[in-house]
Amino acid sequence: MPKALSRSQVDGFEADGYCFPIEVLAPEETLRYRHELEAVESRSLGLRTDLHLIKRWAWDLIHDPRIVDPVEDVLGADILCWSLNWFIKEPREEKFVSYHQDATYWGLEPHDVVTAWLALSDAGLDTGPMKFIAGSHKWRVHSHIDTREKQNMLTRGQVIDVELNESPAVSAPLAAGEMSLHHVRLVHGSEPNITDDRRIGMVIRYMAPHVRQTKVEDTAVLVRGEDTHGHFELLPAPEQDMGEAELARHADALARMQRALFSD
Ligand SMILES: O=C(O)CCC(=O)C(=O)O
Repeated sequence: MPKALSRSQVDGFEADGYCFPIEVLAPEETLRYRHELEAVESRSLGLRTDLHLIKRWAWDLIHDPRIVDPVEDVLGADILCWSLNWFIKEPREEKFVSYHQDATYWGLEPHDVVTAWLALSDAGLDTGPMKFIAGSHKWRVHSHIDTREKQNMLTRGQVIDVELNESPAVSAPLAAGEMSLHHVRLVHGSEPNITDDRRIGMVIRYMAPHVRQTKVEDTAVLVRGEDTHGHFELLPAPEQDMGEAELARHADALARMQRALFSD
């Protein structure tokens, strides 16, 4: 019996590799978290990744049962959080995301890894919501071409080296406060935001504890259940927002992630 999703949503995730929309936050909570993020942005550009290691509100959000219960329905009862990131498209910005599989460069295996993409602003059709190729999580991991294109939001501008014309994409618009889940091998991308508001996606990567990092000694957070595998160094909750020890752990976690993403 699933905890939060319906049986047909769980079956849909297994068949298609994604599930949306899932209601998570009430409007006032969505606004509060948006303000928290924007307060961080106004003070320290570049500190958005893995905010849960240095900000208690972000730690609480990655543990929120309204997010973690649906994740448990597709991943199982023991859950680690590998990272927290943001895909933010500014109003009328040309930035886009090319079609790719997340599994390509992360080094995480096996692929029991799921992204919760939480909208902290409206992510309707004009904002360039994610587009999914249904069922592509059952494909192998394909090679990608690094385009390094300026407007591409991916680290290398990578695009999957596969002809996708025969596989229609499904747009995944979300209202503010809703989220989608997608599998780490699912092919997905997105178009530019042509609205006058920011499109803010909070992107939380969850995985089962038997997953290994094949590239570096990596860190994670135990979100639920237990980790009997010990493949990741488990990091504690921030006791103090932006404290010295917290910032040091954060810098170390980011450095490891950079090494994982850029080592081939
Ligand atoms: O937000 C987007 O447009 C893309 C997000 C993405 O690629 C991801 O979460 O893996």
